[in-house]
Amino acid sequence: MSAMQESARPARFITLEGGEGVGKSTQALRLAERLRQSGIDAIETREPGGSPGAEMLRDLLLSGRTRELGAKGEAILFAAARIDHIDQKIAPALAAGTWVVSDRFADSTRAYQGTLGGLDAGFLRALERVALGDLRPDLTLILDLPAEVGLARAAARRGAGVASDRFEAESLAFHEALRKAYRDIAAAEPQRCVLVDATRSEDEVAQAIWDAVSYRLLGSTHAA
Ligand code: T5A
Repeated sequence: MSAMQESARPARFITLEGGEGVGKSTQALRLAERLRQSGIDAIETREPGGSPGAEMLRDLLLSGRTRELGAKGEAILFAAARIDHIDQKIAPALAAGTWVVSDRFADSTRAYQGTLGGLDAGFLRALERVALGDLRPDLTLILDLPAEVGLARAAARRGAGVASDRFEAESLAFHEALRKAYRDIAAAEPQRCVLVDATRSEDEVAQAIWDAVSYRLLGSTHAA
Protein backbone atom coordinates (compact mmCIF):
# COMPACT_ATOMS: atom_id res chain seq x y z
CA MET A 1 0.00 0.00 0.00
CA SER A 2 1.39 3.44 -0.91
CA ALA A 3 2.02 6.29 1.51
CA MET A 4 -0.74 8.25 -0.26
CA GLN A 5 -3.27 5.46 0.37
CA GLU A 6 -2.12 5.34 4.01
CA SER A 7 -2.83 9.05 4.45
CA ALA A 8 -6.52 8.39 3.61
CA ARG A 9 -6.74 5.99 6.56
CA PRO A 10 -8.04 7.60 9.80
CA ALA A 11 -5.34 8.11 12.40
CA ARG A 12 -5.43 5.50 15.14
CA PHE A 13 -4.79 5.67 18.86
CA ILE A 14 -2.86 2.69 20.29
CA THR A 15 -2.01 2.20 23.97
CA LEU A 16 0.47 -0.15 25.64
CA GLU A 17 -0.33 -1.30 29.15
CA GLY A 18 0.92 -3.70 31.81
CA GLY A 19 2.83 -3.83 35.07
CA GLU A 20 6.31 -2.57 35.91
CA GLY A 21 9.17 -3.51 33.57
CA VAL A 22 7.07 -5.54 31.11
CA GLY A 23 8.60 -3.68 28.14
CA LYS A 24 6.02 -0.98 27.36
CA SER A 25 8.49 1.86 26.72
CA THR A 26 10.70 -0.37 24.58
CA GLN A 27 7.77 -1.55 22.48
CA ALA A 28 6.07 1.86 22.19
CA LEU A 29 9.24 3.24 20.56
CA ARG A 30 9.58 0.20 18.29
CA LEU A 31 5.94 0.26 17.20
CA ALA A 32 5.95 3.98 16.38
CA GLU A 33 9.17 3.50 14.40
CA ARG A 34 7.74 0.55 12.48
CA LEU A 35 4.59 2.52 11.64
CA ARG A 36 6.77 5.35 10.29
CA GLN A 37 8.80 2.86 8.25
CA SER A 38 5.49 1.70 6.74
CA GLY A 39 4.70 5.24 5.59
CA ILE A 40 2.33 6.09 8.45
CA ASP A 41 2.85 9.33 10.42
CA ALA A 42 3.14 8.26 14.04
CA ILE A 43 4.35 9.63 17.37
CA GLU A 44 5.07 7.93 20.67
CA THR A 45 4.13 9.43 24.00
CA ARG A 46 3.70 8.34 27.62
CA GLU A 47 1.64 8.64 30.79
CA PRO A 48 1.73 10.04 33.30
CA GLY A 49 3.20 12.86 31.23
CA GLY A 50 3.47 13.49 27.52
CA SER A 51 2.81 17.27 27.76
CA PRO A 52 4.51 19.93 29.92
CA GLY A 53 1.61 20.22 32.40
CA ALA A 54 1.26 16.45 32.70
CA GLU A 55 5.02 15.97 33.13
CA MET A 56 4.86 18.35 36.10
CA LEU A 57 2.16 16.17 37.68
CA ARG A 58 4.20 13.03 36.84
CA ASP A 59 7.07 14.23 39.02
CA LEU A 60 4.68 14.84 41.89
CA LEU A 61 2.82 11.52 41.55
CA LEU A 62 5.91 9.31 41.23
CA SER A 63 7.68 11.04 44.12
CA GLY A 64 5.15 9.59 46.59
CA ARG A 65 4.22 13.02 47.95
CA THR A 66 0.59 12.60 46.83
CA ARG A 67 0.15 9.22 48.53
CA GLU A 68 -1.67 10.75 51.49
CA LEU A 69 -4.46 11.90 49.16
CA GLY A 70 -5.45 8.24 48.81
CA ALA A 71 -6.43 6.36 45.63
CA LYS A 72 -9.36 8.67 44.85
CA GLY A 73 -7.33 11.87 45.05
CA GLU A 74 -4.48 10.34 43.07
CA ALA A 75 -6.89 9.04 40.40
CA ILE A 76 -8.11 12.62 39.99
CA LEU A 77 -4.53 13.87 39.61
CA PHE A 78 -3.73 11.16 37.02
CA ALA A 79 -6.93 12.22 35.22
CA ALA A 80 -5.88 15.89 35.34
CA ALA A 81 -2.57 14.93 33.75
CA ARG A 82 -4.46 12.87 31.14
CA ILE A 83 -6.74 15.80 30.23
CA ASP A 84 -3.69 18.00 29.55
CA HIS A 85 -2.00 15.20 27.59
CA ILE A 86 -5.10 14.67 25.43
CA ASP A 87 -5.72 18.39 24.85
CA GLN A 88 -2.11 19.34 24.16
CA LYS A 89 -0.81 16.31 22.31
CA ILE A 90 -3.05 13.32 21.55
CA ALA A 91 -6.14 15.04 20.11
CA PRO A 92 -4.17 17.52 17.92
CA ALA A 93 -2.02 14.70 16.54
CA LEU A 94 -5.02 12.49 15.68
CA ALA A 95 -6.81 15.48 14.11
CA ALA A 96 -3.75 16.07 11.92
CA GLY A 97 -3.79 12.42 10.74
CA THR A 98 -0.90 11.27 12.94
CA TRP A 99 -1.17 7.93 14.72
CA VAL A 100 -0.45 8.05 18.46
CA VAL A 101 1.22 5.26 20.44
CA SER A 102 0.98 5.86 24.19
CA ASP A 103 3.03 4.08 26.86
CA ARG A 104 0.17 3.75 29.43
CA PHE A 105 -3.24 5.46 29.40
CA ALA A 106 -6.59 5.14 31.22
CA ASP A 107 -6.28 1.39 31.92
CA SER A 108 -3.40 2.25 34.26
CA THR A 109 -5.83 4.23 36.43
CA ARG A 110 -8.32 1.34 36.29
CA ALA A 111 -5.65 -1.16 37.37
CA TYR A 112 -3.56 0.82 39.89
CA GLN A 113 -6.04 3.21 41.52
CA GLY A 114 -9.19 1.22 40.63
CA THR A 115 -8.51 -2.46 41.31
CA LEU A 116 -5.54 -2.08 43.65
CA GLY A 117 -6.71 1.17 45.26
CA GLY A 118 -10.20 -0.22 45.81
CA LEU A 119 -12.10 2.50 43.94
CA ASP A 120 -15.60 1.64 42.84
CA ALA A 121 -16.44 1.15 39.19
CA GLY A 122 -18.98 4.00 39.11
CA PHE A 123 -16.39 6.53 40.26
CA LEU A 124 -13.89 5.31 37.65
CA ARG A 125 -16.46 5.44 34.85
CA ALA A 126 -17.42 9.00 35.80
CA LEU A 127 -13.77 10.04 35.90
CA GLU A 128 -13.12 8.47 32.48
CA ARG A 129 -16.13 10.30 31.04
CA VAL A 130 -14.75 13.61 32.29
CA ALA A 131 -11.11 12.97 31.31
CA LEU A 132 -11.52 11.16 28.00
CA GLY A 133 -14.73 12.59 26.53
CA ASP A 134 -15.30 10.52 23.39
CA LEU A 135 -11.68 9.44 23.01
CA ARG A 136 -10.99 5.71 23.39
CA PRO A 137 -7.97 3.72 22.23
CA ASP A 138 -8.57 1.87 18.96
CA LEU A 139 -6.28 -0.88 20.23
CA THR A 140 -4.73 -1.64 23.61
CA LEU A 141 -1.80 -4.04 23.82
CA ILE A 142 -1.50 -5.48 27.33
CA LEU A 143 1.98 -6.88 27.92
CA ASP A 144 1.75 -9.86 30.25
CA LEU A 145 4.68 -11.06 32.34
CA PRO A 146 5.11 -12.73 35.75
CA ALA A 147 5.52 -9.92 38.30
CA GLU A 148 8.96 -11.03 39.51
CA VAL A 149 10.36 -11.02 35.96
CA GLY A 150 9.08 -7.49 35.27
CA LEU A 151 10.44 -6.17 38.57
CA ALA A 152 13.84 -7.78 37.88
CA ARG A 153 13.96 -6.17 34.43
CA ALA A 154 13.00 -2.76 35.87
CA ALA A 155 15.65 -3.09 38.60
CA ALA A 156 18.35 -4.13 36.09
CA ARG A 157 17.54 -1.14 33.89
CA ARG A 158 17.65 1.25 36.85
CA GLY A 159 21.05 0.02 37.94
CA ALA A 160 22.54 -0.53 41.38
CA GLY A 161 22.11 2.20 44.00
CA VAL A 162 19.21 4.00 42.25
CA ALA A 163 15.97 4.06 44.25
CA SER A 164 12.82 2.52 42.76
CA ASP A 165 9.79 4.77 42.30
CA ARG A 166 6.91 4.46 44.75
CA PHE A 167 4.80 1.99 42.70
CA GLU A 168 7.78 -0.19 41.79
CA ALA A 169 8.63 -0.40 45.50
CA GLU A 170 5.30 -2.10 46.36
CA SER A 171 5.21 -5.80 47.41
CA LEU A 172 5.33 -8.76 45.04
CA ALA A 173 1.70 -9.54 45.98
CA PHE A 174 0.74 -6.01 44.80
CA HIS A 175 2.41 -6.63 41.44
CA GLU A 176 0.81 -10.06 41.05
CA ALA A 177 -2.60 -8.50 41.74
CA LEU A 178 -1.73 -5.84 39.16
CA ARG A 179 -1.03 -8.50 36.55
CA LYS A 180 -4.42 -10.08 37.27
CA ALA A 181 -6.14 -6.68 37.02
CA TYR A 182 -4.69 -6.20 33.53
CA ARG A 183 -5.60 -9.74 32.46
CA ASP A 184 -9.17 -9.05 33.63
CA ILE A 185 -9.30 -5.84 31.56
CA ALA A 186 -8.11 -7.78 28.48
CA ALA A 187 -10.72 -10.49 29.06
CA ALA A 188 -13.53 -7.95 29.60
CA GLU A 189 -12.82 -5.97 26.42
CA PRO A 190 -11.50 -8.37 23.78
CA GLN A 191 -12.64 -6.10 20.94
CA ARG A 192 -10.21 -3.38 22.13
CA CYS A 193 -7.50 -5.34 23.94
CA VAL A 194 -4.89 -7.90 22.92
CA LEU A 195 -2.93 -9.76 25.60
CA VAL A 196 0.71 -10.12 24.51
CA ASP A 197 3.06 -12.72 26.04
CA ALA A 198 5.98 -10.51 27.12
CA THR A 199 8.22 -13.34 28.37
CA ARG A 200 9.69 -13.60 24.85
CA SER A 201 12.63 -11.67 23.41
CA GLU A 202 12.22 -7.99 22.49
CA ASP A 203 12.16 -8.91 18.79
CA GLU A 204 9.52 -11.60 19.26
CA VAL A 205 7.30 -9.29 21.33
CA ALA A 206 7.72 -6.53 18.70
CA GLN A 207 6.64 -8.97 15.99
CA ALA A 208 3.59 -10.14 17.99
CA ILE A 209 2.59 -6.49 18.47
CA TRP A 210 3.06 -5.74 14.78
CA ASP A 211 0.95 -8.78 13.86
CA ALA A 212 -1.85 -7.53 16.15
CA VAL A 213 -1.68 -3.99 14.73
CA SER A 214 -1.63 -5.34 11.17
CA TYR A 215 -4.58 -7.63 11.76
CA ARG A 216 -6.71 -5.24 13.82
CA LEU A 217 -5.97 -1.88 12.22
CA LEU A 218 -4.27 -2.33 8.85
CA GLY A 219 -5.91 -5.42 7.41
CA SER A 220 -3.26 -8.05 6.81
CA THR A 221 -1.35 -5.96 4.25
CA HIS A 222 1.61 -5.12 6.50
CA ALA A 223 2.04 -8.45 8.31
CA ALA A 224 5.55 -9.82 7.70
N1 T5A B 1 0.44 4.98 37.08
C1 T5A B 1 0.41 5.48 35.82
C2 T5A B 1 -0.72 4.93 37.88
O1 T5A B 1 -0.67 4.48 39.04
N2 T5A B 1 -1.89 5.37 37.34
C3 T5A B 1 -1.98 5.90 36.07
O2 T5A B 1 -3.08 6.32 35.63
C4 T5A B 1 -0.76 5.96 35.29
C5 T5A B 1 -0.80 6.51 33.89
C6 T5A B 1 4.60 5.17 35.88
C7 T5A B 1 3.96 4.74 37.18
O3 T5A B 1 2.73 5.42 37.35
C8 T5A B 1 1.72 4.49 37.65
C9 T5A B 1 2.17 3.19 37.08
C10 T5A B 1 3.67 3.25 37.19
O4 T5A B 1 4.06 2.71 38.43
P1 T5A B 1 6.93 4.73 34.79
O5 T5A B 1 8.24 5.25 35.22
O6 T5A B 1 6.35 5.30 33.55
O7 T5A B 1 5.92 4.87 35.99
O8 T5A B 1 7.11 3.20 34.80
P2 T5A B 1 6.40 2.04 34.04
O9 T5A B 1 5.32 2.53 33.16
O10 T5A B 1 6.08 0.96 34.99
O11 T5A B 1 7.49 1.55 33.07
P3 T5A B 1 8.84 0.87 33.32
O12 T5A B 1 9.80 1.87 32.79
O13 T5A B 1 9.06 0.37 34.70
O14 T5A B 1 8.74 -0.41 32.45
P4 T5A B 1 8.37 -0.66 30.93
O15 T5A B 1 8.22 0.60 30.17
O16 T5A B 1 7.23 -1.60 30.91
O17 T5A B 1 9.65 -1.49 30.45
P5 T5A B 1 10.90 -1.01 29.60
O18 T5A B 1 10.58 -1.02 28.18
O19 T5A B 1 11.47 0.22 30.19
O20 T5A B 1 11.84 -2.28 29.87
C11 T5A B 1 12.38 -2.51 31.15
C12 T5A B 1 13.77 -3.20 30.98
O21 T5A B 1 13.56 -4.48 30.41
C13 T5A B 1 14.28 -4.60 29.17
C14 T5A B 1 14.53 -3.17 28.70
O22 T5A B 1 15.67 -3.09 27.90
C15 T5A B 1 14.71 -2.44 30.03
O23 T5A B 1 16.01 -2.57 30.48
N3 T5A B 1 13.40 -5.34 28.28
C16 T5A B 1 13.52 -6.66 28.06
N4 T5A B 1 14.39 -7.58 28.53
C17 T5A B 1 14.20 -8.87 28.11
N5 T5A B 1 13.23 -9.26 27.23
C18 T5A B 1 12.36 -8.36 26.73
N6 T5A B 1 11.38 -8.76 25.88
C19 T5A B 1 12.48 -7.00 27.15
N7 T5A B 1 11.77 -5.87 26.86
C20 T5A B 1 12.34 -4.87 27.55
